[in-house]
Amino acid sequence: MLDVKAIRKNFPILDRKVYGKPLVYLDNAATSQKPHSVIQSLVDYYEGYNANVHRGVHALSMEATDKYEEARHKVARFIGAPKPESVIWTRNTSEAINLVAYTWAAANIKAGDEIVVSQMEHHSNLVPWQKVARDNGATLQVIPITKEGVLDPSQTDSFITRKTKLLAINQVSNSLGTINPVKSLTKKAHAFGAKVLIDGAQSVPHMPVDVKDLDCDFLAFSGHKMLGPTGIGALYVKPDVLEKMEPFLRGGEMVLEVWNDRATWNGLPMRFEAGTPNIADAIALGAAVDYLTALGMDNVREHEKQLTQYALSQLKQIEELDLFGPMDVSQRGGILPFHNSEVHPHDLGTYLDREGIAIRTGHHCTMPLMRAMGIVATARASLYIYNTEEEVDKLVAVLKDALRYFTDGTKRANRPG
Ligand code: 7TS
Repeated sequence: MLDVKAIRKNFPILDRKVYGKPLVYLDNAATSQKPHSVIQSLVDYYEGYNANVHRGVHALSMEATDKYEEARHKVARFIGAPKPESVIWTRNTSEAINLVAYTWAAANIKAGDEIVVSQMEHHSNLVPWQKVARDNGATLQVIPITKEGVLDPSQTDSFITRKTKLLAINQVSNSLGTINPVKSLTKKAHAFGAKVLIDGAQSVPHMPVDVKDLDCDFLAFSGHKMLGPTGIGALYVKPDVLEKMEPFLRGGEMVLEVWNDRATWNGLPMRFEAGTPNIADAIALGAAVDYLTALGMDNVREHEKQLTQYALSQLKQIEELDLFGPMDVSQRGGILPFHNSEVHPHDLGTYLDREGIAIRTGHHCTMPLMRAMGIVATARASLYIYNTEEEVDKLVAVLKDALRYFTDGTKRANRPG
């Protein structure tokens, strides 16, 4: 298990106060906090060996190139990728999914084909496919969910057919916490010759993920949700699929030879990385991966599972709250959405914020899911390696106060300040 006390010492931001109260950071699904080693790796790069990569003959450039490519190796190892060059740097999950939409999907999805997603996709794994479907004359199929917030098992199979060309699905839902059975779905989709893209934005930071085991064709994830900096993410593509993909962005460094009227492409992964890349943040993502690897992803998952179990047991005791997502923690990540029919989630979020507790409120970029659930928004607490039972207790206590405050008019009228 994790030594959370020791972990917390590595995160400088956890010492700060918000409105004079200790920060309780429970918005990890939006972005995680960063340990000192990640922040220091950015400083080390800019102070010690800042230079462009893949083009310099001088020492600094070679040092930067080595560190930048070493980070790619670390990320590849972290997700079990067969080769480092099957990992392409992107800005985030959204860009990684768009890369697939603008390259592989644009070239391979044909009229009459079907793209299958689920009802619980983040907009980033839905809106790009709407465009591909529209442009290429394909149809988007949406697997429905049950009241418990899992894929409807009685219907899922019927959505994956010989018409399916791509299954694009998240491994963990950011709005429900549901863990989807992506391995068996991948097997099913492959049996019909379809490709599979897994949105790993909420899984790669929180549990062991191995692309060889999942056998997916594409895996997209963001560095900033896994202790890394913003502005860096990755797309894994199965080597034989990547080999045949046309470039996404064109320009410097992604070419081999250029004439006035044409060009040939560089090898992998450079073919997909036009221009000066986000060197510092890629290196810092490597440092984040080092940190998570040292903890062990099995331990990370186990910590979150236990804390989620504890949080659910506490939240369930607040009768006025509706909870969403599976109640069995073996089927759920550390994401805790809740809702009260009388109090707007933004009001709850604002009240919690005044007590130093950071959560997210809104539709969480899953508007079609909210519509399917018959609500417009939820309040959502989301956990990570540095969160504790004491923080969950604080959330629950302040939440009870907030509900009393907003549903009892007299109390509200008398509240100081
Ligand atoms: N997919 C999932 C499942 C996500 O949770 C997110 C971000 C994305 C894609 C997009 O990631 P990005 O790094 O490109 O922005 N989710 C959230 C969230 O739940 N709250 O803020 C961002």
